[in-house]
Amino acid sequence: MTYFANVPTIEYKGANSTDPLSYRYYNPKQKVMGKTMEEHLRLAVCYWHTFCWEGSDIFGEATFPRAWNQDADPIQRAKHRADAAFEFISKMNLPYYAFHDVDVAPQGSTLKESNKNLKIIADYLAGKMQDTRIKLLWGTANLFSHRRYMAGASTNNNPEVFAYAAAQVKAALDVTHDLNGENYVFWGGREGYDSLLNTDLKQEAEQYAKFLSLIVDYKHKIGFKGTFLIEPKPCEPTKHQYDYDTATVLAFLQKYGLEKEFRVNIEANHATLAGHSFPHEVAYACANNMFGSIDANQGDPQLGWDTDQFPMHLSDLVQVLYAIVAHGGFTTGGFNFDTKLRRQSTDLEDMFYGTICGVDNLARALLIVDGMMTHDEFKTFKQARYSKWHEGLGQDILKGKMDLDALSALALDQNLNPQPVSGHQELLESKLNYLIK
Ligand SMILES: [Mn+2]
Repeated sequence: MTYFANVPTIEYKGANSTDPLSYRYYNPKQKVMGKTMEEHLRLAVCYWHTFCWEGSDIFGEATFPRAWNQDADPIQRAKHRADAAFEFISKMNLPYYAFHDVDVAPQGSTLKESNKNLKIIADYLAGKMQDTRIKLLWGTANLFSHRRYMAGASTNNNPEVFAYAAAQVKAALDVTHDLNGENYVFWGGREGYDSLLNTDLKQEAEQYAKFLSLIVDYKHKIGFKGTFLIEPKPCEPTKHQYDYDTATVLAFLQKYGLEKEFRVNIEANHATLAGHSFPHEVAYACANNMFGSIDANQGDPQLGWDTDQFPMHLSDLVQVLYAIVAHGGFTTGGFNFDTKLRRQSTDLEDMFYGTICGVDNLARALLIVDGMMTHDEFKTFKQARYSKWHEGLGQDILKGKMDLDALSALALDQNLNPQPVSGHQELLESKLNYLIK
């Protein structure tokens, strides 16, 4: 089945194009800093918000029922949805997709039946991938929608829920492995709590760590070579989520000796919900060797929930790409569009407008970073700012040659009186501002 016959394949037409169904910056094969744009950005479209969700919110029903979701037979419906997904991503000329198990295949009345459905659809997806050359950036299991998971999956008070979740992850990881998925994602939607009155958080942390370590063992057993990614989020749906932000995830993994087995999938909107900026989370992950992948969807500056909007904040995207390029770029990760249209964007074309704008913003940010890197004044400034740590006293401190007595004696004997030196934030911001053109 085809669904987007009225929309042409989206082509690069240059910055002066006025065609809203064209790219003005994303030119997949254009080389920037030694790699093509496609290789730098590794763009993916997510299945759930793009092809499953139809504009419902907690106050109202679907506003854009999709033709591919109408078949009464659940397997046929899943195949139509796959047809729509691969047609859309092909027309967008993007290389990757990402899914949860329940997005692609209908849940059966038993786990056995669900697994059978997943296998049928995985075979169908394999055919689609072969025909279109679209690849799987990552797979994951939805361990948060079904009522059995209301009190968490691995952190549930009932070990049978833990077992059910383990079985579901095993099946989703098997399918991800079969489809050559380059990563597998863990978003702990219900791995958290709403009230301490009914929650033993120490117990739940032990369960969560055990769950992850069992899956790590299984990964090595089957030889899955992709990266395991944890997606931090501070709250929503639970009040307190255990994977609050990158720093929290890192500390948790270190406590249980799992830090070498996982990286993070940073979502722009989750970063801001945690009280951080998107660039902060990326920079923190890079600095701690935890950087894996990105969900590029951003929040609304005034709304305190996860609105999953298309990435529009160019200045943030420039700083994020600057950090990623300086870190050496993505390895197995990429920019996934876990993005949702607004409820009033009811036309099929709106799917294209939103994705084109987000992709073009990332491509434009990449070109700006190329300009920043040519004469990297920001790097030069930082090097100069920290230069005293690379000599004399700075090195003596870092190498452990000075204890607290020695530092005190030095400060007193030399009558130290260090003078403030400007951090020049506004100067640097203006340099960045002039590069964004
Ligand atoms: Mn996400």
